Amino acid sequence: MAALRLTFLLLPLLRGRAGAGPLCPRDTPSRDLKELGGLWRFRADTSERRDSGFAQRWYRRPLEQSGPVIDMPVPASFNDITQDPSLRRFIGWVWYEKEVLLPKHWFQDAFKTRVVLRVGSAHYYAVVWVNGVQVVEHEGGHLPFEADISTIVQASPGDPCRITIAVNNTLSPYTLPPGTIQYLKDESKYPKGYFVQNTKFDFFNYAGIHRPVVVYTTPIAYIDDITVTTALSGNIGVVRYEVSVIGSSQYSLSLNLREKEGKVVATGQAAVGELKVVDPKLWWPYLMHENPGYLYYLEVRLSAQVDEDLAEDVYTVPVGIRTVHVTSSQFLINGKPFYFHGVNKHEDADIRGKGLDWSLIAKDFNLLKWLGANSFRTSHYPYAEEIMDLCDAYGIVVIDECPGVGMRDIENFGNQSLAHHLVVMEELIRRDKNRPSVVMWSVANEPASELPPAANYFKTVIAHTKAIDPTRPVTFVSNANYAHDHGAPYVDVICVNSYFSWYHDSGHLEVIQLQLNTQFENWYETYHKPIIQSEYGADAVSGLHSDPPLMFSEEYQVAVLKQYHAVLDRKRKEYVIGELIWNFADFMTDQESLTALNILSAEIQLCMSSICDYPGLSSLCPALIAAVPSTARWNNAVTRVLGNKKGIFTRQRQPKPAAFVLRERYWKLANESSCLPPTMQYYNV
Ligand code: GCB
Repeated sequence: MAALRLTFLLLPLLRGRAGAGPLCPRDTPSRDLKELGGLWRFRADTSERRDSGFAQRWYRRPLEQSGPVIDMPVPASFNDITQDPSLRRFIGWVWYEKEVLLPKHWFQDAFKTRVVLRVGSAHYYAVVWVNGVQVVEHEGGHLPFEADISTIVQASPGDPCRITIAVNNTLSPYTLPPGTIQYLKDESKYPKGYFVQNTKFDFFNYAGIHRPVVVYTTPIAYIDDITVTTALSGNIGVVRYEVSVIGSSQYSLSLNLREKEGKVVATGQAAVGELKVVDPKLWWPYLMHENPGYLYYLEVRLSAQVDEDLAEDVYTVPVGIRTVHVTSSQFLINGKPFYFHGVNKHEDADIRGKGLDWSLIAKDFNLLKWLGANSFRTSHYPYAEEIMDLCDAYGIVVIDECPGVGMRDIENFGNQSLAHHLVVMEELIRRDKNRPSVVMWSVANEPASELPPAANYFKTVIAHTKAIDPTRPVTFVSNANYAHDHGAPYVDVICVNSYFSWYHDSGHLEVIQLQLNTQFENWYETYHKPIIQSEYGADAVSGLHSDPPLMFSEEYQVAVLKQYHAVLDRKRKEYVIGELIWNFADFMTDQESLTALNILSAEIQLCMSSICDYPGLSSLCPALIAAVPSTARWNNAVTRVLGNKKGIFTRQRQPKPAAFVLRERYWKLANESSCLPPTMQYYNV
């Protein structure tokens, strides 16, 4: 264990500003963008301590000079690209390298151009060098990071520039998500040095460079950030904005808020201000309005004095004018009750794993529209900006979740985890704060919130999130018992997962309605907050039939859904404000650690945590609780057959019968709860 950790911990040196600049790179009249997708050179560091790459400084010379390399696509997870099982489950450092020629005109007036290298996401820890010089390191997958590489590339204009990225997928109890490295030392069973990585989340820990790597330029004085919030006052749409500029203190700004068609509807000059739009076209969710996802465009122009020169920068952010409010029983968008009828997803597909893939993105949005889904949760980590852009444009409402998943052990709630969790929320909000589609932050999924330290932990994370973004509600998704959830007092909306007749009372469809009703009543009576059924579902192996319905058959999945729907139909008239099926599509899981144990062990954990409430026993508590998951794990280790099959679509995006049931339901809900014109009603997609 020490070996890997040592390598992992020795490396991070910079710890400077985490993450990327807040503005997603775009081609603008003042900025150029070059994508570095395609095949990169690649090598996994298979040395025992996984540290040869650092010891031998592989970044100093072209990678092929220090050993064999293979071609590896970027963006993509590396795991499923080759036939090598040891690469599929590889833990440790992998090395990527690409040489790139930057356009000549970037160097013509070198000191007026800033060149930035940006990685959309790399899982989990990344260190980046350009021409052998370390430029940035970043902790955490699923979020972008960048480095100003101007001085390095300008030192040798015209020469190819060599980008080396080392990525490590080792998880620790303090990473998000957490994990542990377990050394198996019984030499009669395992070779010397044998270890596995254990996680308590239910998806495969795909790794590599998952999102586009780009180099882009800005002028030397540039628009660093634009923050936009919106409000409504009678028939006036109010767009509050704040622009931050780096590189000059002598500058002027000119802002134009344009309609989609280009007409300017409001203008501004100050760095902080308010733009007013009379009778604005509001941003509405898909199926709530005939023109969903309406976007204005806020164009910001900067003229800055830099020494004797003038630097000009232009950046445009899409703006959706909308409001979000939560009452004790409703979720209001633009003052109207919104009912989430949607899905939970994963970034997951054959071959590319979690790598960004435009074909898959387009297919998934078409399926969401076909289904009549108006929303999804980014279970269990932030999704690609490319996906979020389409949510803004199509009016798909998003609960934006951070990678706080698999936090099942007491050591996941200490100060080290907390400090990192706060940084991750900062990075996520910095990236997604201007998105109208994002209506709520989720700070975690199914943490062990029945453990006493969860109280202070979630109080702090949620307060921090609200302090950075006071405009959106905050939640986390719970599977704890309502009476013992230490985080629930701090959320705005209760999000609860349950799998009645699956992990509990397996096979007993007849108990679902009673148990679900009790679940809702208990939570509502305790908290008087609106509730989302944030997960429910059942595995169905595509093509497997059984009547009467038996578990894993397509018929059983349909039957579970129908039982849930009967109760949801009663409760949505009271305080239930949404239902998100688990899951949109089948997805890959780990073979070794079985994380469904979180659910299986939840009741045992609850029992333990109530024992821990007794004075005198509390000192035993961590040990007792720590003992539970491992017992549950080994007892219930094999319930995934080539992944989780709770998708209503297969992994290849073919519908199972449950998809048709849900489609019927979602369109019915949409027709009931909105004022769609007849041309848009029911299936007319
Ligand atoms: C859950 C988890 C999700 C799992 C799902 C399941 O509660 O949030 O990550 O995949 O259950 O299928 O067990």
